[in-house]
Amino acid sequence: MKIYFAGAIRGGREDARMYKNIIRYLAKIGQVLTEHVGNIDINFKGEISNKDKNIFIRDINWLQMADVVVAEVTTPSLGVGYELGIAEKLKKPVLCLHKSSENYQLSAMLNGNNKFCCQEYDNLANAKLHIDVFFQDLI
Ligand code: 6K6
Repeated sequence: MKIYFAGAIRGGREDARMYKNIIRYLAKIGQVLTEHVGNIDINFKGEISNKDKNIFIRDINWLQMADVVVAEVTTPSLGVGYELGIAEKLKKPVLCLHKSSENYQLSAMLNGNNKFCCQEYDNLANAKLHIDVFFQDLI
């Protein structure tokens, strides 16, 4: 099972620690192709040595290879939104996790899309439960 994990990079790194924890959990289920998204040492500028064109080509290849896409979408990100649109066109199963908050509402373009499984969570344990259910339903 190849898993493409998506999370904000230039959109903001506020949730990077949560990405790391989610990726660690997903790695017990399958191969996470995009572990770097959970690297808490990178800032919103991303990796300087890898040109944007190379990043784009590599990530689109991984997206095509992936069996499933899991995205943490609390921090709005143009890149994650783009990846989710591509994932839908490639007919990949998609789980979108977002933290519950009074000050934040998930984009209707994700929440209103019945091709995506959008789940709100309060903490890591709760996010793990959503992941478990999502993967069980895939089988
Ligand atoms: C290397 C390590 C961390 O960051 C880098 C270099 N930058 C990127 N590397 C790989 N994927 C990237 C990079 N920048 C954006 N992406 C992809 O877009 C990831 O798969 C994320 O899911 C998404 C983030 O988009 P932005 O718009 O928030 O940057």
